[in-house]
Amino acid sequence: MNKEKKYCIGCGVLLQDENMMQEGYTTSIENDICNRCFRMRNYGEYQIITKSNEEYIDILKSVNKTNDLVLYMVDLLNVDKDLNYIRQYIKNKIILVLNKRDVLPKSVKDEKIINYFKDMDLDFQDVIVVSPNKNYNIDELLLMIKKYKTSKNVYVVGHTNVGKSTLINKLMKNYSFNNCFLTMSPLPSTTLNKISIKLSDDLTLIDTPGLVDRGNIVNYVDSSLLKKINPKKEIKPKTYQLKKGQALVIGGLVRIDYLEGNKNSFTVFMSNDLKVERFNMNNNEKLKDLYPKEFDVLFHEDIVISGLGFIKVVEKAKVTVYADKNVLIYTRKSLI
Ligand SMILES: Nc1nc2c(ncn2[C@@H]2O[C@H](COP(=O)(O)OP(=O)(O)OP(=O)(O)O)[C@@H](O)[C@H]2O)c(=O)[nH]1
Ligand SMILES: [Mg+2]
Repeated sequence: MNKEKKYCIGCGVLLQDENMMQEGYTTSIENDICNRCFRMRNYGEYQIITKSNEEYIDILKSVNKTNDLVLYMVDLLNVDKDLNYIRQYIKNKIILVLNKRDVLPKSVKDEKIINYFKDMDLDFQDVIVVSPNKNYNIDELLLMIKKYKTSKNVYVVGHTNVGKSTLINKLMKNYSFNNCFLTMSPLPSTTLNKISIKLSDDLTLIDTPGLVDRGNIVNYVDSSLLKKINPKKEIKPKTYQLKKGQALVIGGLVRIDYLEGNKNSFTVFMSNDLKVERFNMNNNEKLKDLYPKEFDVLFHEDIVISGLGFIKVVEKAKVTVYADKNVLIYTRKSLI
């Protein structure tokens, strides 16, 4: 008899009860979720799956074949170097959704954040800051969706771990009687396939797996460190007045040597759980075995360490940043 195809309601993978070692395994095809989702939800046991980005790009291309509105989601602590890259794949209308507002200091005004992105010359319809975890601006987002949507379907896209599934779960919880069981986790590549969720007769949200961000530090640290790296609470920025010749080591993961410049202020916007140490750079060899990259930081720029956060530097500075070789590090105009 031909078995009917059934997909996991947590991650979208095709369910199968034949091979325990393969994706989508469940003890009985009667179940609605795969074993991996079951273990993540019930025991917090996370299993890393690395997806190829080709599959993700195929999904984006399929979005491009539609006329549907797209929510392009970005983690505010981990903003991509080039947000317009998404335009290579999709021409749809896009709302830029800046997520995890709750981790940036409350003292910073939303307007300031929004204007920062509006000044970037981005090819998007609109920009909004949200936090589904704190139920922040979710009503406003729904209004924006209604304003711009071009059909019943709205796609949610963005890198892994930015909070796409969390947002859809929250929208469903707030505005729908239909159930929604998307799996969420602190690890990348939780969602594995497109999943359509009907919010109402005229709005269906479509969750997608995220593009794997190879430059993100989460790919190069022990999974026990992930909780420390991902801030749960509002960040308390830590400011250090540095003279040239001084260095900072953050969370045992990154080292910054201040090579040249005047007395300067370095403010670390990263998880409060990461310890910051300051010392004379010539008296301490800590993390010097990591890969060094030199940067000329301009007046009022951030040094972004992908996946970790950023360091706001006030004056011009020449620095060497030591980190895992694969981690993307870049400078940009100060966000805050
Ligand atoms: N601080 C904070 N964390 C959030 C927020 N929304 C989501 N997260 C966290 O971000 C992590 C990833 O959430 P997911 O919803 O699984 O992210 P995703 O984009 O669906 O990830 P993939 O399915 O892997 O592409 C989880 O640890 C969430 O708790 C938020 O508003 N604030
Ligand atoms: Mg997801």
